[in-house]
Amino acid sequence: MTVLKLSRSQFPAGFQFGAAGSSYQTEGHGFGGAGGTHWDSFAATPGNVANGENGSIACDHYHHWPQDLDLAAECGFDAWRFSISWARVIPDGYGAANSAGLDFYDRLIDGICARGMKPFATLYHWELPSPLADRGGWMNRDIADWFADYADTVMRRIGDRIHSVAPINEPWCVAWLSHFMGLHAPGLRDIRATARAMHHVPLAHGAAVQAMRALGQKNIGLVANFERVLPAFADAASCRAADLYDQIYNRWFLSAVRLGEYPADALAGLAAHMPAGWEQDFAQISTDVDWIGINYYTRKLITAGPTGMFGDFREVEGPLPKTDVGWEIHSEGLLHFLKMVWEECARGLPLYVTENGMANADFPVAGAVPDNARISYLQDHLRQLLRAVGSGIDVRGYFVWSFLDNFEWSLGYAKRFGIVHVDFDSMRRTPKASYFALRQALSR
Ligand code: IFM
Repeated sequence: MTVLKLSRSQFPAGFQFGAAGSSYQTEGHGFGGAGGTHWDSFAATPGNVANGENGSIACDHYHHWPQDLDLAAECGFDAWRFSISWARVIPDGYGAANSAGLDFYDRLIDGICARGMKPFATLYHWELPSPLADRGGWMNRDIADWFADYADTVMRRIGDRIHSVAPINEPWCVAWLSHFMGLHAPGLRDIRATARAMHHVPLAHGAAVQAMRALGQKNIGLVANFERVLPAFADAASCRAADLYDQIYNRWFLSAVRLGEYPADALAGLAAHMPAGWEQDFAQISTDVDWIGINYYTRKLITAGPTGMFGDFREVEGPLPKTDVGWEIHSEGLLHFLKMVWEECARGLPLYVTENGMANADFPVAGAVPDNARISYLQDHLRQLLRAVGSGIDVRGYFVWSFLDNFEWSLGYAKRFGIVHVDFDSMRRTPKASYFALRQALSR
């Protein structure tokens, strides 16, 4: 398939199509006076990242952004979703700002607007300044104040041109994946650290929302990731494990912000390790947001792990076709979460699909990059989104992850999610077949 059998005209008027990326994965963290982050030290530790790679150069978007934005605008995108690097703006995480860092985002946002796209910013997409990590990072309650101060600094400078902002991308990854599973920085596997991060992430989200509201910032959202989870087997233990996994992954943060509580079984498992006084924090955590963003990629089949301990899950390989990172392709899951969020906690707030896409083993062939599997993936997921719209769910936009091939965290540069191929030696950008298919669909 080389054509996306869909067109913009099938979507509601004003629907935003966007491309997404993040600071550490694309910019090149070594440029422009950014401070060190826990991702730099995590990546410098043998065994954490494939091939010992890191984000110091990444796609060199720091220097190539005009070309990247030109390509996005030529594709017909309405919006550009990017993140701001805390350590680029405030190298120590608190205190003095780096004017070169603020200038960079200032120019970037002007560049996005000049090309007729809307800037969708995220304040935290995972690279925590090292001095804050040294003070316990997400385990330290003070992170809520540090984060609110950072949000204030950023928005005073660029808030006037930001179309929309979300404080934290994918809270589950920041807390659980990084403190319980140890797969992302800071690489911990500790339940006390996890419980603290699971609470301080939504607390910091709420603090940043309040700081931005105090400046009059509009259009503030919450972006969470969702994974369709089903019991791997029909027995009671698998059903219980899948339900708990669902609470931790899909419901903890959303429920905290929108319903003012944590899901009961997940809380029962973490309760002994929660920071004192957590029950009093929901007024801050549940500060109103204006929209909800859903990041969706795959489903998992889950059963209980051998120890029977809280959080011991075993993933069983499913039968569906898989992407290059081994994730099952299950587009119905997107519809499931659009419905779930809409019915259980949106209470009328508009939804966005803020990330969706696939890793594929792409390489140039005679100047072209034939990523037909990605075209099918995008088509299937966009069709599910249209079903949601057809059933009355207010979905306002869709962002493909990602625009560029980039640093895929612990998997390094080998796993390619972009609709634009990046040669990481020459930094040459080559639009893939999916880029051209999207361009055609967006023009009709
Ligand atoms: O690359 C990541 C991104 O940083 C967050 N969402 C999932 C993507 C693919 O793994």
